Amino acid sequence: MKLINLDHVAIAVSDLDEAIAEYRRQYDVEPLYREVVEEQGVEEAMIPVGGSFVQLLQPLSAATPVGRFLAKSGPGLHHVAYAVASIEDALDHLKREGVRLIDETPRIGGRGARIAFVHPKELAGTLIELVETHE
Ligand code: CMX
Ligand code: CO
Repeated sequence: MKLINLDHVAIAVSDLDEAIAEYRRQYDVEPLYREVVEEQGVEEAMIPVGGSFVQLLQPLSAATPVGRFLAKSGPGLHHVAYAVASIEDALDHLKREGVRLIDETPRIGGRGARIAFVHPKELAGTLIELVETHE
């Protein structure tokens, strides 16, 4: 498996409009797009930074992964996402290595991308997302 790029760094926030406004004020950056992703229970804004993005995540309700994270830990770094060429190959490799996956099969994230999450207890407490990319 090859990690092609750091696709995005995701930050959990309770107020997406406010977080976007603060990024604009402090760093003079704008989201490229903003989207409700029902399957992930979030509204997300993607701010381009070089070849990667900052992904701001606001939960759609308290009973979602990001809602539970906010209640427990407050706003902050939620996950890092690496781009891979084939998500099936990446998941097969991790399964062979005995790594605990949250998603055994890919699901759909923002902009229809195929994604899968790896459990944060597997590597230094970091929730990792794999994103299939075709660049
Ligand atoms: N980073 C690091 N650790 C995390 C974490 C995170 N983002 N979220 C939860 N944890 C830790 C908790 O602190 C807890 O640790 P302890 O057992 O030491 O207390 C443990 O994981 C279990 O957490 P929980 O709150 O009891 O359980 P959840 O039901 O929330 O499950 C997780 C946690 C990671 C399985 C769940 O959040 C998940 O499935 N995440 C993947 C999906 C996701 O996050 N989607 C939103 C992102 C959308 C996108 O990028 O498109
Ligand atoms: Co993400």
